[in-house]
Amino acid sequence: MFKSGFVGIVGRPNVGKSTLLNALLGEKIAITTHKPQTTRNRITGIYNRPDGQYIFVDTPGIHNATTPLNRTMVETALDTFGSVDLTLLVCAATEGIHPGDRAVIEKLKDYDAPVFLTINKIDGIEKKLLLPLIDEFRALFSFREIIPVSARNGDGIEILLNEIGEVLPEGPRYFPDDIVTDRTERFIAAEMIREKIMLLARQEIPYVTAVAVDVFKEDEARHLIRIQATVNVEKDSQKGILIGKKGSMLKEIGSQARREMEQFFGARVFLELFVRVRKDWTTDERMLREFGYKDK
Ligand SMILES: Nc1nc2c(ncn2[C@@H]2O[C@H](COP(=O)(O)OP(=O)(O)OP(=O)(O)O)[C@@H](O)[C@H]2O)c(=O)[nH]1
Ligand SMILES: [Mg+2]
Repeated sequence: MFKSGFVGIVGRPNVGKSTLLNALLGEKIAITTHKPQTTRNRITGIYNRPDGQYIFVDTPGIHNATTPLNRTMVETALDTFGSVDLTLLVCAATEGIHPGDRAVIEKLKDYDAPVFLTINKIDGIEKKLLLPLIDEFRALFSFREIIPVSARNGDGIEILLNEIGEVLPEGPRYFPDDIVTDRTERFIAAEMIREKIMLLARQEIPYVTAVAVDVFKEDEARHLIRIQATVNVEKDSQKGILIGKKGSMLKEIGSQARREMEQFFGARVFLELFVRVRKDWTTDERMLREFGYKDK
């Protein structure tokens, strides 16, 4: 019997949803950082095994959003609730039950799909704290399963995959078995740049940059990919911070992103970054759409 279906990965920001997606796939396709609100889009990751195809959908962290960019992110996450066969609610053992977890649980009550509570980051707590935490969560919602994992070191991932197989319906192979995501190489390259910006740049920069890959050209004979990307910020002052003294910040972002791209694409990469001011893009509906954050 072939099992297949869509599995939403949801939860508040920073609990390790994207790290979990990568762990489930055994490959890094989603960016992850220690800062909340790293993921801004729905990212589909396709997991194949002889007896099934599980389609994971990573989502932005659900939070009390006040700005237009953040509101579209939360909408993107909430939109998956009604369109999946199974939901993995991810929480972080290291932080116990957080008010943000309770808020997501309340929203899940409006939907019928079964929910697995995936208690992540168990590498970060004392073992004896796990059972009481499970009991506390169990009192909040009738989870189909409660599965402790560490997305960082892989503990529990195999168990989680097997339990998913138990719950998903019999179904077709939705995607060819040689693709790992529905996202384009351009998207992944742009995200790699954004990850390095989030990790390296200071102040508000991580939250006001959008990256667009303008050129992605493969020179197969020379095993070389030429990539040109624009990093958009909201104000002139932010452009200065992002570029850094004598260009040092942008250069470091570029070289770290390039190294990661070379590994991922298995080719040499020639990367050029440009910085552009798009005034107040995070609050402009049209620009949110243009940068791929809003589809409605
Ligand atoms: N100790 C520990 N840290 C983890 C684990 N999984 C993820 N993290 C860390 O938690 C932080 C957030 O991880 P992400 O995967 O980006 O979290 P997210 O839920 O996707 O966050 P948003 O996209 O912002 O909603 C990163 O610093 C990860 O390295 C884990 O199993 N153990
Ligand atoms: Mg994420």
